Amino acid sequence: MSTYGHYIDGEWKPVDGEVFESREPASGEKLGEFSQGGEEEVEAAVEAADEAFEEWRTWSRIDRAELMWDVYQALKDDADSLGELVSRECGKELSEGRADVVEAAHMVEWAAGDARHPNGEVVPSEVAAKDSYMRRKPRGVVGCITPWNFPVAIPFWHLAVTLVEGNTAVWKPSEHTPLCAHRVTEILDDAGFPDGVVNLVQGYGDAGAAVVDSDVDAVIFTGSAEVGEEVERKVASDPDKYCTCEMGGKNAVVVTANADLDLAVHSAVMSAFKTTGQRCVSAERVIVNEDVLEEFRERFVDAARRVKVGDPLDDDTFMGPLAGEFQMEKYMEYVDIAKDEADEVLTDRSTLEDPPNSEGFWAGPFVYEAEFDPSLRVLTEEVFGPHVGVVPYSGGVERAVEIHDATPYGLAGAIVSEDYRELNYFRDHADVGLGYANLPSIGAEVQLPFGGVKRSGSGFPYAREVIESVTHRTAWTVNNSEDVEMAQGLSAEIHTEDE
Ligand code: UN1
Repeated sequence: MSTYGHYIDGEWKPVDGEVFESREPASGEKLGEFSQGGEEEVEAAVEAADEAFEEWRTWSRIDRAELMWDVYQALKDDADSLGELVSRECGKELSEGRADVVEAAHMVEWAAGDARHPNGEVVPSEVAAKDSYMRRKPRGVVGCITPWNFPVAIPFWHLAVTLVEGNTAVWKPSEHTPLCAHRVTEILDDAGFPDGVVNLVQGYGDAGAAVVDSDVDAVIFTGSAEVGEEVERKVASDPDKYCTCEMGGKNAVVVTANADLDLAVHSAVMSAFKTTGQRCVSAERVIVNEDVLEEFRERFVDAARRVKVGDPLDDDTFMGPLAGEFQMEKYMEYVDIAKDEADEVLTDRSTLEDPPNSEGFWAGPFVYEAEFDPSLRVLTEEVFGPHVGVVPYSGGVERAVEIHDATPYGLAGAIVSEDYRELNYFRDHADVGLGYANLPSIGAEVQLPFGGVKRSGSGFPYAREVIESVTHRTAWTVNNSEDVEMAQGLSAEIHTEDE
């Protein structure tokens, strides 16, 4: 059995002390043992990153990006094998495991390509002799805390732009996907980043908390709202730190009376069940107009009963297992809550009759129907699993959007309608950071902003927007005259006592 250590200051550390293990959620097969880091390792990593920063920041962006191109090539070359590892370690079916790696490659491509693009602005001055610029400075050491559901892509949302912009990084990946994190770090190591530029500390939430509490200059967090809000609270009380958090959602697909029902069913199935409902953009509500309710419900429930839950490594699997016991417990808790709160359970595959493997964390779609009531936990709290409520509405799209917005979250949402006025109303009024028309609520590309409103987050840890998280804008003004002339008509004369 292989054991894996942290990567600090350009070195793989020997495994000693506490370890934790990673197992395949589909089979229980053990993938490895990993050093369990805490404050001490985080401190060493931050110190290494801090030291490395002074030199790394002096490299040109283009030279820094050259290393990223090697990472890009490695991700492309390894897409199949690394994708398969993603499928093994987090249970996503093969096309999803591979897409995770492809998304990572796209983010690296974006960051490396951006290095040759302008990254500041020339700004006019009231004073002809002045030249003003908006320039960017790296913040310093960036702490990156990433989740298990996109164990390769999300680390690169955090790391790619961060490193190209001249920051160094301390990365604490999820304890549920440490082997993917190890492989990603091997790729970074092979690319030849100077020692200390990127550091990996494996471990649990206490290691993540240690990153937030350490001397990092910025934190990027992707994960649950509970933890993200804690990160935000801590950082708010520390004026030296900056944070960007991307959290969950209680996303919905709206199906209006003018929907093409083929599209509606397809979008709802993809939104609710792809990735076993474990995307932060997955939909857990389908808000359906009463005029089409009966037909939609019949077709959607039929699909939910038939989608194939299977081994993530089988080509014809639609949904793999849940990611682990922690996910199973939460999903089952909300199955019980829904049984209590909903008007009707439409299909319940929470216990599979014939699971693909007796060891895994298997669950299929759970679909209920509930009249809209904003006090229902099941309609407002995030489950993060294949658990979805059909919520009927009557009236126009305005009512659908009212229901849509009645949650504390606002990440992703979709509307299915053939009426452009309805699409536009949803686009302009729904509380979302990512909106989709006649599509599922999942599947954003890296060149788009990614993030939400309300409890779903602060900041957009994606491509162009990460630049804001990891750089300071500075206003730099140069005087080209021998005289000092001020803007706003401010006098530059220095009056003296003896005038
Ligand atoms: C997530 O669910 O945590 O938009 C990220 C998507 C993917 C990213 C999902 N590109 O579905």
